[in-house]
Amino acid sequence: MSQQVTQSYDESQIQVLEGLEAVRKRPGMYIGTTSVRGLHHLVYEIVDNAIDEALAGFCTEIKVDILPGDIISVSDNGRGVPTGIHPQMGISTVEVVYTVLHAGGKFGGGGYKVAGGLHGVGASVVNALSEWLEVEVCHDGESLVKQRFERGKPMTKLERIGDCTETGTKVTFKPDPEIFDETVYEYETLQNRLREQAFLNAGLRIILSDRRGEELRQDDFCFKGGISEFVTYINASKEPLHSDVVFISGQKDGSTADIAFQYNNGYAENIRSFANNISTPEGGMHETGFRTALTRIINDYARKHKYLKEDDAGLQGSDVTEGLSAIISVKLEDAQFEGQTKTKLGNAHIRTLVSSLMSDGLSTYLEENPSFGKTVISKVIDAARAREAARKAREATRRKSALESGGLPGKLADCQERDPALTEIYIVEGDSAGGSAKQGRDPKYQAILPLWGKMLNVERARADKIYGNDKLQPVILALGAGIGAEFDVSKLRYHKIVIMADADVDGSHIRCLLLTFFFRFMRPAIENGYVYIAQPPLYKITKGKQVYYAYTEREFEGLLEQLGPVPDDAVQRYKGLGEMNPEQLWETTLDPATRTMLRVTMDDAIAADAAFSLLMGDEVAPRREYIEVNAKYVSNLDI
Ligand code: TSJ
Repeated sequence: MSQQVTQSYDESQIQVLEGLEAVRKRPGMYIGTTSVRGLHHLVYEIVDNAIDEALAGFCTEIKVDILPGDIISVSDNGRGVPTGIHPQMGISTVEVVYTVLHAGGKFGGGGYKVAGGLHGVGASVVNALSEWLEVEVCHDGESLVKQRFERGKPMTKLERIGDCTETGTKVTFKPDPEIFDETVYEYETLQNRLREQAFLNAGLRIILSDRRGEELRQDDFCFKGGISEFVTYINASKEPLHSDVVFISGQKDGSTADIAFQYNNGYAENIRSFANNISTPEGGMHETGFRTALTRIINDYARKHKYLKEDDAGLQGSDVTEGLSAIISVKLEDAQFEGQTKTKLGNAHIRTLVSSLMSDGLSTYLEENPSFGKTVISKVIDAARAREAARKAREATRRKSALESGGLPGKLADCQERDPALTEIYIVEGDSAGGSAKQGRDPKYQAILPLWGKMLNVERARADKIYGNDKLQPVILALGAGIGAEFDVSKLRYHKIVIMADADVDGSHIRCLLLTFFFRFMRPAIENGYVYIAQPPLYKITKGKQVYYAYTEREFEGLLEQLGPVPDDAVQRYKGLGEMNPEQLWETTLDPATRTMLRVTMDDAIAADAAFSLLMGDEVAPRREYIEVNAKYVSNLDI
């Protein structure tokens, strides 16, 4: 919040690009999706505007309220959106902000210096996708003005409705059920996002309130320690190896980088990066700079202090990030987002900035704190040894299975096609479902791998243990690309890896386990968009000779309405995949022409991983607390 706007906000910078009709016609183009995720994006989009005001140094507090009816209200104590008449448009600037696509200082190039915003689409898109939206502004500290819109269209002028003493902006909106599949907000989703934003903007207070139920639920986030406290939070369910979080920060040519990290005694890597407060799960230059610098600095230190001998092999990147929790947050102008989901930072100068800050900061820190150095070195050398053991275990596994079955697990029903771009593997929980899937599939392109064996706690396992696990080993062999540092995405035998499990608690667990496993040991498979979750139907309705399937409760209710009265025995609720015969399974879940599948994103995987750490980690207290607080959510916390 130290940044100052050097240029004055020029109302003429607001650019006119397109009308709001386009947004309502193709909402996915503007907010990515009209699913429950898109619903939450509306809130982030509005909050980001208030955070921009905080970054500019004019706002210290943001309130987010979920009101009865799933109406959202966001207010800040900033300067208030300018209320004067816009010189080019001839209407108030407030109205321009809400009705002109891409309006707002951040698109003019000279407004806010560092722009947030998930897709940078702004308030007008939220307005277009809301049944109604009201904005109240106190800009001059005297007059409170208000304007109301319905589905993007102004219903009133910007009118004076009373007096005010403190400046600020308040936006209240009701997402349009004509647009969104789902209009119920999930407290935890907003809570996680707002907590994260509070960590990223040290000292900014964000208050979230849920006023829908009888009891008020509230969080008051304000972290003076910023991303250092974020690392402490991530490590709260783990055992840190050293007491202080290392914090390194600096800037060059208008770009800033903040880095915080701490090792724990676990084996998972927990590095999260952000550019302009936007999460970059695909990584990019800031993350690369951090990883290469960390590897180089620790290797140099280990050699200099004779922890490594001259002809010892060096430590690898995966060795120095084992058990590491880190946050990298950079701010820059003209951030270039690349990659499959546009969440990978492409600006090369940021790599140099992060790397040189690390060289200065971490080298000094190591020399000044020898006990920290010793702890870190013993951790990373241990990791390197485990990596070597894993390599041997993998080779042994390969040799053994090559003798037994040509390198493929016995239970795999493989497909005939060999081009991975054309093939799919269904990983199926349960023997009866596996049997149906084998009979119902298209054997040319679809392989089926039934899962059996005991669940492994991936949280506490390194690669060498994973190879020996009877549940995961067949998965690794069938996919053919190795795991961990040695995972080679180009060797994958299928480009669609589909997790298929029941819609119950056990199914939830297996999805969570597999997602966490893919996230930790085969991450590029997720980054490349190769991992999917099958969506079997929940209901079957038979009317006369026609059969209908419903994949959600909502679809089910819709179908009942559409079909009119049906006898009770016409409705079948599927409790598990095993209840479907091979033909039904093909029609509903396997047939590429008719099925729906969810493609797993890095966000999904991160959420599964976090839930998994809590549920499977060493520390009992936070797990118990998590389950108590989230008892009613645990069953669906992982999609
Ligand atoms: F975008 C929005 F309308 F959705 C929205 C904007 C929502 C919320 C909750 C807050 C805001 C917002 C905008 N808070 N503060 C501002 N500030 C300005 O728009 C502003 C005010 C004054 C000046 C100036 O140069 O005097 C410049 C700006 C950009």
